[in-house]
Amino acid sequence: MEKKKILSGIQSTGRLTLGNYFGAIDNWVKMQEEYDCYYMIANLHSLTVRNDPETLRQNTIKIIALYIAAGLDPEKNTLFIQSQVKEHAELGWILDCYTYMGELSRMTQFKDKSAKHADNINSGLFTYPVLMAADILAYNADLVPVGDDQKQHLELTRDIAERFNSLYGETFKIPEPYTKKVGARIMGLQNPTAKMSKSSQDPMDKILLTDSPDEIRKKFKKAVTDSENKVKYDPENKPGVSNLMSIYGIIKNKTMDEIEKQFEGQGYGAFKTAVAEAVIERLEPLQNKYNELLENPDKLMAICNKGAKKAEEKANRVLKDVYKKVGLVIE
Ligand code: ATP
Ligand code: LTN
Repeated sequence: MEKKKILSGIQSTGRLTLGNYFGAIDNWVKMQEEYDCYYMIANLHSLTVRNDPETLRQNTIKIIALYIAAGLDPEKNTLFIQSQVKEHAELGWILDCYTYMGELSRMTQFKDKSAKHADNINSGLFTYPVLMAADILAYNADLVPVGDDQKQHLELTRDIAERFNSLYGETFKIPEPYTKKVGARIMGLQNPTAKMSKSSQDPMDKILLTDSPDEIRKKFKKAVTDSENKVKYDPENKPGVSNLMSIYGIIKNKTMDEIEKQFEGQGYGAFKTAVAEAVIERLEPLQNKYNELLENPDKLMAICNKGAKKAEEKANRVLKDVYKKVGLVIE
C-alpha cells in the first residue's frame, strides 16, 4: 500500500526555539518511517515581514541543518526550501483567485501580525494562508502536522480545495490536520500565557535550539513562576510552573503526577535546575550534529537541491493538471 503523504514547514524568520522543536520537528522525526514526508523551509512566507537578506539566507540554511540534526533523515524524507520549487508561488496565485477577501479577513494570524507590524501590512501577509494552501495542495498531502495556531489556515486550505474540486472535478486531495497530544504547546518563559515564539523580542522568553548550556541555565533560572514555591500542575493559576513541568515531562516521559511527586517538598530552585539540565542533555547531541553539518554548507545545499528536484516533480504534475482545468495555456 502506498504510504500517506505528509507536508509541513517552518518559516525561516528567526532562529528555532524549543517550541518549534517539541511542537513540530520532534514529531516529524517520529513520522518519518510511517509516512512519505515532505518538510520544507517556508522562506517565501518569511517575506511577509521585513528581513535582512543575508540573515534570511543564513537562517534558511541553519534550519535545514537543524532539521537534519534533530533526526530527519534526508534519505527518508524530502527536505527542501520552498523558494527552490516555483510551483508553490504559481499555484498560490491561482488559488488566490479562488479565495475570498472575507475568508482571509477572518484569519486570526493576519489580525495578530497586522497589529504587530502595523507599519507593514502588506498584501502578502493577507494572502499568506493561500500560499500555505498551495504548499499543501501541490503535493496532495493527506496529513499536515501543525500546531493549534495553524489549524485555521488548514481549515481554509480544505475549503479552497473543496471549492476548486466542485468547480473543476476531483483535483485536490482534502488534507487533514494532524495535531499533537497536549503538552506539546510550549509557552514563553517570561510570559507563560503566550506561546514561546521565535519572533519574540525578549531573548529571555525563548530557548533557542542553539543556546549554550549556560544560556539555557540562565533562562530557566529567570523563568517566571509564582510565589507558592510548590511544583504543581495548574496551567490556569500557575502557568509558569506548569509550562516548566510540561517541558520536563516531554523530555523525561513523565506524567504531571509523577513530576509533582518527584519534586514534592523541593522549591522552584531545584526544579528549575532539573528542567534546565534535562533540556541541555536533550539538546546536546542535536547541537553537536548541527555544528558538524554547518561546517559543510555545500553538502547541505546538495541535500536541499536533491529534495527540491523530487518535490518539483510531484508539484509540477499537480500544477499542470490545475492549469489545464482552469484553461491556462502552457503547451
Ligand atoms: P513566529 O514567531 O515567526 O510566528 P513561531 O515560533 O511561532 O514563529 P512558526 O514558524 O509559526 O513558529 O511555527 C512552526 C511550527 O512550530 C508550527 O507547526 C507551530 O505550530 C510550531 N510551534 C511554534 N511555536 C510553538 C510552541 N511554542 N509550542 C508548540 N509548537 C510550536
Ligand atoms: N504557516 C506555517 C508555516 C507553513 C506551513 C506550510 C505549515 C508554511 N507552509 C504548509 C504546514 C504546511 C507557520 O507559520 N507555522
